[in-house]
Amino acid sequence: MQRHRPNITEEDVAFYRAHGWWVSDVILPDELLDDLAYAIDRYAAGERDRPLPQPLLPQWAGAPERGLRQADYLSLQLDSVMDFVRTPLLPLLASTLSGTDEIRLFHDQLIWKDPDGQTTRSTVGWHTDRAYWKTCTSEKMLTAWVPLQDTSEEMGTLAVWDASHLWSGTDDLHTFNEPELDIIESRVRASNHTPNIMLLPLRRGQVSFHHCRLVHGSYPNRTGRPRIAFAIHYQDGENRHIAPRASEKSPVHLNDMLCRSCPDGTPDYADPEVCPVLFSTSRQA
Ligand SMILES: O=C(O)CCC(=O)C(=O)O
Ligand SMILES: [Fe+2]
Repeated sequence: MQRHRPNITEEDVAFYRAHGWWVSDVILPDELLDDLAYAIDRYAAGERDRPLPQPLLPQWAGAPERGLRQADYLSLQLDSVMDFVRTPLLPLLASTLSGTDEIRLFHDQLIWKDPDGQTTRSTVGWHTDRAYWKTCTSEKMLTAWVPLQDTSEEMGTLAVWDASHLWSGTDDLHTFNEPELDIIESRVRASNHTPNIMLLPLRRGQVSFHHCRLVHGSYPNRTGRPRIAFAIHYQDGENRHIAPRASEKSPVHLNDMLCRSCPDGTPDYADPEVCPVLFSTSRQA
């Protein structure tokens, strides 16, 4: 059991702050991942334990025609996925890495790449998560990326642009769904940034964390097996909804439709039904 305890050092935290990403040892027990994999199979078979507060979403989003599918908010629809998300280990690591006292769920997403076929181009475009979270006050938000299988470079594992969370000008990179990685890269290079692209092959049970301002994406799955990953997006306790600036195209997050309202009518990103508290240092005391 020792290997499943969080073993995070000050050097690890300093690494995350400097690089914008960090990869854990094997920390998730097989049984936990088996339960998650079973829940994902149930989702794919159309089973749900409860509906979303609003019927907003299709079963699959993304680009199935090129072997890339996403599914949002599995935790709000399947009890055992919420149990997984509530397991304290990953939120504790998120709190330590981001240096925040409280971690709430913001969103979760299943990312599924089909096995390679003749026409498969299952890339995930270089993007920042922050680009999708412009309605959030916090810039400390982060993501835990949990592969359901050993995930090699050939499988199209997560790829990050080392230390790009420190760059300016990437907050509008909402290009997850753009398949042409070179085109996005040359656009960013034009603003005088040179990416140092790092592929993060992971064993099942390892987890990678990335900062909301880090540029990341992934190459296609070129193996004969599906590449399945579950991303948990965390917000810190301070995060609030902020109205878009007049200059921006009214950004909206799905949470704006799912969360209850604050007394002033704005979406409440602390709605315990949609964005439950997953870790708090005060609760630990
Ligand atoms: O799984 C991928 O390739 C992309 C994941 C991602 O964008 C994320 O976890 O924020
Ligand atoms: Fe992302």
